[in-house]
Amino acid sequence: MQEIFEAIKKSAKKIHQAIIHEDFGYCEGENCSGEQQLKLDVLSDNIIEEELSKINSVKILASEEKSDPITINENGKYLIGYDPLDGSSLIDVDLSVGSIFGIYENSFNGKDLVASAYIVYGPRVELVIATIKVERYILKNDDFVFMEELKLNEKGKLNAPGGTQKEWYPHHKELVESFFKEGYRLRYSGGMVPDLHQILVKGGGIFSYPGTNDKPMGKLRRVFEVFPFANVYEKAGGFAINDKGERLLDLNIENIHQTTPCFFGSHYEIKRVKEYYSKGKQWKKQ
Ligand code: AHM
Ligand code: MG
Repeated sequence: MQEIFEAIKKSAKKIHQAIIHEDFGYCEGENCSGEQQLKLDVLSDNIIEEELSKINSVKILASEEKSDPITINENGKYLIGYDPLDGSSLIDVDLSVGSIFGIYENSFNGKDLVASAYIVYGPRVELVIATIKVERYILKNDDFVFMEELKLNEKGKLNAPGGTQKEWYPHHKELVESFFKEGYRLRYSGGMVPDLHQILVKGGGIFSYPGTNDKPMGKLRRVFEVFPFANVYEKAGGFAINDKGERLLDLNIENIHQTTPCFFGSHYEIKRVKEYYSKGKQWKKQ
């Protein structure tokens, strides 16, 4: 698997250069989720595909920017699902963005995820790899240098609530407010990579992207975004669940772009999510 991480590092350096130097306008078309693609989304996707397809152990690549997975080597062991440039609409306002990778065996179901990684393109470029533990690296000169192992505390102070507030279910609104009433601080940039990275590095808190009246299944995609971060949070000692209280990594997929409501956090906050959602209408309906 080491060669996959090396290819991820190479891609990250190239994408970083592209973010700095390339045009960040929109392409003509839309991606398969009906979202407008930036030229940088497509460029990042091409960079990653080129690097990962050189590796013999890679069987299938699935990108958030493509409608269908592509087969690289029939005899390969790993399936890789990736979001080449998450939060790319934040580039024109110069906020942090990221790339997310989930490495799977056999299928793209949550239980088959064996490792994950993400890159943060911020004032600095960082790489986080989650295997049996979670390791943080920083790009210095041309190398990713190990910084520290990341671990979540029992409880944090940050609250990152996603989704359109006017469409939140009442029990979700109560949940979010309960954290603020307790002194939690709002931290939401609109990029899940920097938002989840901040909570992880600061030691705890809660990131939620719920199902809402307009989007009952949420926005974030299982294979490219949710499963990889669920693995990061669990390996750091935290929890990652859906709106029924199930582990995200116990979920399967019916299609490669399938979304799910999701909650990532430390022990204290996830316990609170379960309490409020078990009272809420969404939970009772199941
Ligand atoms: P993208 O993959 O098209 O960039 O969308 C994913 C992003 C996440 O990074 C972020 O948490 C979410 O969309 C923000 O959505 P919203 O603007 O609805 O808060
Ligand atoms: Mg994304």
